[in-house]
Amino acid sequence: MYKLHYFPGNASAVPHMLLEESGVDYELCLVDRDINAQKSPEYMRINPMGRIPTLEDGTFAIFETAAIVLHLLERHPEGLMQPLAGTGERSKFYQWLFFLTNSLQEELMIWQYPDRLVGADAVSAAMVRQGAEARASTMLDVIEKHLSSNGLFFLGAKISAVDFYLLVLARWARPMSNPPRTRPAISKLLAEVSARPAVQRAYAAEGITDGIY
Ligand SMILES: N[C@@H](CCC(=O)N[C@@H](CS)C(=O)NCC(=O)O)C(=O)O
Repeated sequence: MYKLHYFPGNASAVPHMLLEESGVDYELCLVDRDINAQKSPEYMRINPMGRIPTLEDGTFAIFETAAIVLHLLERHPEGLMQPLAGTGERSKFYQWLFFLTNSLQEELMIWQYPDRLVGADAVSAAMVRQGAEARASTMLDVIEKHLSSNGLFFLGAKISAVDFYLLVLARWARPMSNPPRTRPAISKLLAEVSARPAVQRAYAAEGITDGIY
């Protein structure tokens, strides 16, 4: 059985939603960030970066959200949360997955934790945060433009795993001055994805019942 190491609302929510969508059995293991459990020697044996999430699959463990997503999609193709291999659609799916994990998520991390870059200097931290928010906003505008000309979801009419990824990042970005939900096409996608029973079950299990985006 899978074991998903998670903390409420963290990037782990993406594979959590996909596990719920696929209907497979899995165990949810809390990594208690309040006591820095992600940096415990025991956890760092399966995730040497001390980050969340990690997925244990029998004898091995995988870290990095996007890698976990791809692993689950390969294991459970029946959920059809990605286009068929070898198609242009599949390549577009990869494009958006990497854009979300590598570009938008990283800017949001800098925006949330500017002190990790500049230490305790509050003035520098504010500048770093402002820059990260501006770059994240530009990325959200790119997504908005794509969605408004392409359909409800990233890949058009059909939902895929990247739509769940955006929902999780949108929750983090709620305090931004121009949060994701203020963009009409993004807002429609978020409403659609957050209404899915699997998403509601995943967030409820994490203790998240409001403020989803
Ligand atoms: N690129 C990694 C980033 C993981 C990451 O930074 N996770 C955050 C939670 S969303 C975390 O573990 N933060 C705790 C820490 O940095 O100590 C991934 O997507 O798996």
